[in-house]
Amino acid sequence: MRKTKILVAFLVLIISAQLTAQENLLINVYNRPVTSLNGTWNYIVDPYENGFYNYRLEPFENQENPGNGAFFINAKPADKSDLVEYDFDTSEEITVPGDWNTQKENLFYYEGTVWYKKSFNYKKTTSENKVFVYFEAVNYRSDVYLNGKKLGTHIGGFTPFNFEITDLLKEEDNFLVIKVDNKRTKDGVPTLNTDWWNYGGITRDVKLVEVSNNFIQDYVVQLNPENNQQIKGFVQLEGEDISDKEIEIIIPELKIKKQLQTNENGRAVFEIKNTKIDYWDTKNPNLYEVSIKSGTDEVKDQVGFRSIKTKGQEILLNDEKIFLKGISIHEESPFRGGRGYSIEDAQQLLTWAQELGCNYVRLAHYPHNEHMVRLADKMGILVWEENPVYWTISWENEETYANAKNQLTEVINRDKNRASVIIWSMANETPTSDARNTFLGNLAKHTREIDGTRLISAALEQTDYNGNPTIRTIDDDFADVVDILSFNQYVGWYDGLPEKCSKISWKITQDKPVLISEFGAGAKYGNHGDKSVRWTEEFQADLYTETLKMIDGIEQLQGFSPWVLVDFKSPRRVLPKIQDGFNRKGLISEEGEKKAAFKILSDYYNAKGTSN
Ligand code: GCB
Repeated sequence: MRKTKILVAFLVLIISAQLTAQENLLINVYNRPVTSLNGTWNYIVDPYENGFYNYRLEPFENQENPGNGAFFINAKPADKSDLVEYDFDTSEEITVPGDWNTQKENLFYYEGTVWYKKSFNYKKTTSENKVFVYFEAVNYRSDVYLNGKKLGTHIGGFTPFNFEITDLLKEEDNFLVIKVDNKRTKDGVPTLNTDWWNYGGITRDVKLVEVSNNFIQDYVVQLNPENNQQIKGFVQLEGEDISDKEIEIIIPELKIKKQLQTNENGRAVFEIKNTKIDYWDTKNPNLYEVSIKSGTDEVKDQVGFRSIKTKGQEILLNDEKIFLKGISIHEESPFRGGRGYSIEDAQQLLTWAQELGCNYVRLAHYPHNEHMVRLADKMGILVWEENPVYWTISWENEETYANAKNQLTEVINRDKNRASVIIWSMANETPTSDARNTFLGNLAKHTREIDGTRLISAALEQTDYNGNPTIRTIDDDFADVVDILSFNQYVGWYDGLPEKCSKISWKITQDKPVLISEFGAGAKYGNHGDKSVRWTEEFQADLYTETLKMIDGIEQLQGFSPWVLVDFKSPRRVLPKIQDGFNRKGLISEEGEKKAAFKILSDYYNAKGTSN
């Protein structure tokens, strides 16, 4: 009995350790010198998780002597009679980064475990340095092992994580093994049901990061939201000897050279006063080179300084009213299909958004790769980032909450120095209930604690006003929590035909800016006909025309992001000859062809002018 109790306590500890944000998550690995582990890896498909459990279904990693069956051991027969029933080195190869679904025909619909292995040599620059292995994203659960030893587990498919490997690393013949499992689960984030493809695999870059013994682990450099002549933030060191250390922050263009001293926790908080700043905005996305030095460590970043606030029913960028001309985007590669990950993918998607006349994008429904926000910074495009709390997840489950909180924390950590990012979205189309309100309320509270400088929102749902179907309203307790009132609405598509838009009026009772997070209609590129024929470009274009007229009547409307920039893969969309596995609400087909509605929206945005 006692043993069981201890075991349960131990398991709870392990689970909560896995789910809490990693304290040592490195930020701005993007700009650090790294050794890439991208490229060719070997893989083994393991639907029965044969390499993880023994035949009694006990995890090998809990056994003192896991034996040759455990795949993370990367076993080789010791002699010619030895029994080993797998071999990474003669198994097939797969490219990292990249989902397995679009690389391997037989894995297109696969959801389960795949083991990845990469062998490498590594020589540290100096013996005192530390080395981390950094994953930009692996969908969905990863169990990571180096040279046969477990480094840890990460849950969540769209955010970075890292493990220190200094003590396990050898100069030659290291093997890194990852058990990647993309099975959907009811208690997961997201849950079983989504309207996008559950791409599995090591979907973003893998890097080795070498840092000095004491290193810059985290920092914020930003405009003081209370005073737009001040830059403020903090720098956090990590390592064995981090108290009372000198730190220097240099911003050459502003002639700033500021010396700081860390406290006993390795942290230095700072404020730089009376600075004449050329603010970042959508027409002038000015980024300053910032360099932070401590001992032998140095990180560089390109940082824009701007403020973002709401005032009554308006959104203010640098204290000026801005209308958000947006579009929603999924992270799919316009070139290869499948999960997007490269700078070229990001460049194409954001260039299309700019052609449309956008100054804003909604990155749905999960954190996209870092190229997207880095490029948005450079291009002057404002960004909504979203946590994958989608539809109906397990609101009452504490682990589900810890998981959602962790994923949100990881994306905030990664992107908190990006000027383009102005909104953290907690969730999409979640049904109201007390448990859901508590869940989202706690997420919002946590977000404000770790980043009080951005706006909070969530894509909510609309309902009839007092039972009157021609008047629509937002009746949701979470509307009181958000800074920006956002909702998805599909009048004219799921709800009547486009002509219905002219019969609907809106009664928004919250005194907040309104940002419509979705509207749209499906059309197959090249399918033409009368505007009353569903799936034609004309139908979709008409829906846009009618919707734009309807929402122009919402007095506090401060922007919108129609659904969606490009057609994307979804297993829910099975209509032959039309959908063929794609959600067709894109303004652009998966082949890059622009549909008629693209022009309706770009004309509308152009007519709004180039003013903020
Ligand atoms: C929605 C969801 C989005 C779907 C879209 C649709 O409301 O937020 O994920 O893809 O509708 O096409 O139905």
